[in-house]
Amino acid sequence: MAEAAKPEALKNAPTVHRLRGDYSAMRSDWTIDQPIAAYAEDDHALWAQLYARQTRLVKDYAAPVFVRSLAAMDCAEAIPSFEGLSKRLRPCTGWEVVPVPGLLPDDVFFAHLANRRFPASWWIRKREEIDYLVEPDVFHDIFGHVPLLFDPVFADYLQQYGLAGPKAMAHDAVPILARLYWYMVEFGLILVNGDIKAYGAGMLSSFGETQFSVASPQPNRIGFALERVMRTRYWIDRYQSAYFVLDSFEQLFRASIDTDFGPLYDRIKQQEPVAPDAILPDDRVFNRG
Ligand code: HBI
Ligand code: FE
Repeated sequence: MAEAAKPEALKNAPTVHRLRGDYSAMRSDWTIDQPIAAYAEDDHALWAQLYARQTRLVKDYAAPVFVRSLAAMDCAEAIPSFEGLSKRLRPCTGWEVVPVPGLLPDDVFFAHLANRRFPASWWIRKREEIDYLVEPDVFHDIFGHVPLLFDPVFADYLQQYGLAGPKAMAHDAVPILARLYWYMVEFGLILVNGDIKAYGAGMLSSFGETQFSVASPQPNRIGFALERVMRTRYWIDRYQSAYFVLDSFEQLFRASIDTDFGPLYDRIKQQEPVAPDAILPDDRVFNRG
């Protein structure tokens, strides 16, 4: 692969590890054709195993919209064709799923989201890493992220996140915006009829963290507030110390379109970041861990 050129473009990607995808044969928007024929029988078997284990779990802990949409995706048996998923998704929210080699540079990732395209890794993890891997694989990206793209309000929110990217880059504030993605897209909780449920792709594609995030007494669970979330550091290699709880996806969408992010970035940059396990005086605390 083009070792010299492509990894340099990835210097801001959220990992220092060598990326495993093949970045040599892609289009200018970093998409590829999903190499369906390259999946081995055991790749599909591993998908089916992960899918079965995780589906049982999310029935109890995930937001109902996630569980419903997952059933509509109808992909329990084998790694699905992204084009087939897009055919179901497009009529609902206008989103589509596009195959990519793996992590993308920030600007490319933002541009896809801004155009309602979700970039998904095509390859699946190895059996040795069934419970933990650094880069997003097809199970994380499809099982974790795609169900929420069927929700019209969340779908609009994720596009807004992508549209916010260029301003964050201009303010040198991508790490601040990325906290919003981390806490609200990867690890978000939401109230459903007074109960806390999980909807984030990070926890819902993880066997251990699904239950931990919703039901363990250990982590803090704090009501969503945009600036609070964007000030707070996170862990990339262990369960979160704090999860933020939405009242509704409208709350997240409204906060992102009603806020002028420029002054917000300037203000946040002047302060020390908040520690992952901190509780602040203004927090609406659902659980103190
Ligand atoms: N690329 N494929 C992929 N998936 C991500 O979640 C991702 C990415 N590139 C950058 C990135 N996330 C984040 O750093 C941005 O949200 C800022
Ligand atoms: Fe993800």
